[in-house]
Amino acid sequence: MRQRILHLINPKTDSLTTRPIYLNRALYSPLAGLLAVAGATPRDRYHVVLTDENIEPIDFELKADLVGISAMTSYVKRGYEIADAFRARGVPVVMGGIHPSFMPQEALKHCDAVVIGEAELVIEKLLDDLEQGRMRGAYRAERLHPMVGLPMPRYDLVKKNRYVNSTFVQTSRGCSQGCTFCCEPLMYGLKTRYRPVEEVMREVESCGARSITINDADFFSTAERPKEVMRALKGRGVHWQAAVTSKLAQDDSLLELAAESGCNMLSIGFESISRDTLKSVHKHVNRPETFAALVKKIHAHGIMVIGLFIFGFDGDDLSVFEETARFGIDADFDTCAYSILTPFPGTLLWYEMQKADRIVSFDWDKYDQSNVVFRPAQMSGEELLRGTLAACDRFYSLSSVMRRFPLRGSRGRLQWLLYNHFFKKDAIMVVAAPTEAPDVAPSPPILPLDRAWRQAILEATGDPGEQV
Ligand code: B12
Ligand code: SF4
Repeated sequence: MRQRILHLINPKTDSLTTRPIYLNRALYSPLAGLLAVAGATPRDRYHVVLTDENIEPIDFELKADLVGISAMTSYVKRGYEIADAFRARGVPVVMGGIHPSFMPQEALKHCDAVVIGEAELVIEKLLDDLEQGRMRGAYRAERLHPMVGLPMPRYDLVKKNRYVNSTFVQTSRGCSQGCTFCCEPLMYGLKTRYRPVEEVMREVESCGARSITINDADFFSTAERPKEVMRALKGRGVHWQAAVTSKLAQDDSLLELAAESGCNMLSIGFESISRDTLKSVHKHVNRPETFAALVKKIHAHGIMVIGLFIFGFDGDDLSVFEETARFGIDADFDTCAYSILTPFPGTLLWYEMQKADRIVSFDWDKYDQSNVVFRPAQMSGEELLRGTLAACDRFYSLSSVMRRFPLRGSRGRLQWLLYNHFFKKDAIMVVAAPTEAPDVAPSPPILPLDRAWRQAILEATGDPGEQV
């Protein structure tokens, strides 16, 4: 059989995590989804070419049999442009990833086929259909992947010298929290699915990297499972970082094992220092009164803490910016990322805001958590924008950097400086101008279990199953 060419493309976006700003390197590679797609593609049938437009130009003249494009909301418009350009040259296009999964009808205006949710269980059928000349419409797996025997991501395709963190290893999918602003449970389920530890270790050994990012939604989702993974990681000479929720990160036995197995950084979605706000967005797992002690405890194990905070919740007034920045400095966070609340299409937050007619801009380019696209409850959009920038300036001011620099303890100083450099927001941020709403409603790949939430979505979309 002739080997065909599959050209996988990650569209460019102006995100401070994925644009090259340090010695020609980006902080993170955005390629986990496409490497999984490449891994699930039969090697005997397809030669895969991978392009990350953040670091290299797209070869529109490449004679591919199929182009596959991955997109989050903030770069789906660029994804559509790329899809249109290839289709104009007669090359069939499939799209996948988070935005096309939540808005397949919109995506299908620009491509031949969309994969809704996980690709692993549908890719063979899609390729068979392509070869028969009938690849068309939506492809959705009938069940979530059991996480046993997941194909190995194609790490060999990554240009490793263009990223500080190039290797993402998944040990689980899904999240048992149901935060109203998040896509995770609506794409991967409200229950965590775990990969067998030996398969994870096989990937760790074969990826060739000694520094990895565990890209689970919440690596500390239960007390026992991460311990199994960390025990297996011990002694392999691997350094790792992961995102975790704040509750189990309090557990000393977890932190001890984390440090022993090579953990140097934990990112934690603290989101807000107000418990009422956290409750209002269903982030029940977070208790602000524990945050400062938690940072201290994690530091005691020589691990850095990236604090993720969001501004623009309905409970936020003008005092929130100064208070949150001061809190971050006093609690000695290593790095803080301050995001602007963003109603990603298909989240509960989206339906709530749409119902209240509070979303102003539907320009997807602005949906990167750096721009204001909705009307905040207790301030103007301009105030939200300026407040976020002020919090950032305050946290990354020279006096704060000098005060927080880890002179004592075993946290990596070079790594600390690098992250403080990257996370200092210098993105172009705006209050987005009003635009028309899309003519199709988003529909999440998985409906939430909560009856009221389900109802809110069904009201807005009709039966999502009938949409594509
Ligand atoms: C790890 C992670 C990151 C990492 C790396 C992301 C990556 N793509 O490699 C980093 C730190 C870089 C990152 C950055 C950002 N992230 Co992020 N991230 C995640 C997280 C937690 C996991 C993503 C992941 O690696 N999944 C593992 C892979 C295997 O899954 P996957 O990408 O979904 O791919 C599968 C399917 O979607 C499908 N598929 C994907 N692409 C394609 C393409 C084709 C052709 C086909 C057929 C199928 C297909 O097949 C894959 C295998 O099943 C998700 C939450 C989530 N679960 O999605 C948020 C998430 C994707 N991030 C999000 C956001 C907002 C961002 C930022 C904008 C944050 C910011 N303010 O800077 C930036 C954007 C950076 C950028 N330019 O890409 C949002 C996106 C929401 C949206 N609607 O756009 C999510 C969903 C979290 C949330 N808030 O709900 N992120
Ligand atoms: S804990 Fe994190 S991943 Fe889980 S639903 Fe909340 S924001 Fe999403």
